[in-house]
Amino acid sequence: MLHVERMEKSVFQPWRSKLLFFTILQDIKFEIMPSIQACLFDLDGVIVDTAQFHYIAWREMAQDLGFDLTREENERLKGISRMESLEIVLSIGGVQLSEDEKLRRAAAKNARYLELCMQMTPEDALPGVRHFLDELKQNGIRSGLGSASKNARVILERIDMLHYFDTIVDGNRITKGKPDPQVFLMGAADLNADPAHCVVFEDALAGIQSAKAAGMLAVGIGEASVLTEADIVVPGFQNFGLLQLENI
Ligand code: B16
Ligand code: MG
Repeated sequence: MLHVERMEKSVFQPWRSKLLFFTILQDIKFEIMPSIQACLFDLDGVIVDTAQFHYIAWREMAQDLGFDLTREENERLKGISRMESLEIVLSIGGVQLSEDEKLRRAAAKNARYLELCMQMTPEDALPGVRHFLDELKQNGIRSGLGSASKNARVILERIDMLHYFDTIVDGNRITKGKPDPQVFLMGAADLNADPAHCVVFEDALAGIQSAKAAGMLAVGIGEASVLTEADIVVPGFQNFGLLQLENI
């Protein structure tokens, strides 16, 4: 109603229309996102594509153990913790190792993964994501990271994006991996946000399940045929902003 009155005024008092236009725009901004308090982002596959480096490092380990790891098999590792990923890779190859050897192999894989990650520069952030994070900041919506990775901070520093996040929940903090909701519930608590007023951006089915179990809106980044439980799936952050979120 307020907007209608203002619009009528702007019609009858054209000399004030510019000022009123900006006032209306400000009001619209708050009406678009009245209920979103925080956005929580997965890292790998949402902010940056490190999956290719995980794949190279796991594949080298598999080959060293005498078997190959296909790209399709690697899909099963997305969003899954390092040690759980190791168990899956070993089961694919039918290889059994002692607990000490598992820890040694996981550490070696991580060292190789980090070596590959050091090739990244700020240009490697996925298209449109920086712009979207800027838009959130400009609209007073808090941002948090919710990742299974223990390397999240170092990767965000590498692509110069650490400063975007008001909290980081990563593999060093969580005790239960995705699809458990812990990672995103911790993020919401850090940001003093009600889970029902949080939006999660995820590229892995396990992460979408985690977001839904936390009672949050889940935006899948990728393909709808894979992210079947998401509230909406978009290919990426290009052409995506707060206006598109409103229409979900
Ligand atoms: P790290 P996300 C996940 O990151 C990756 O998708 C998954 O492939 C990886 O195993 C996991 O992090 C642990 O990573 O070995 O660096 O601790 O998608 O949850 O951001
Ligand atoms: Mg991911």
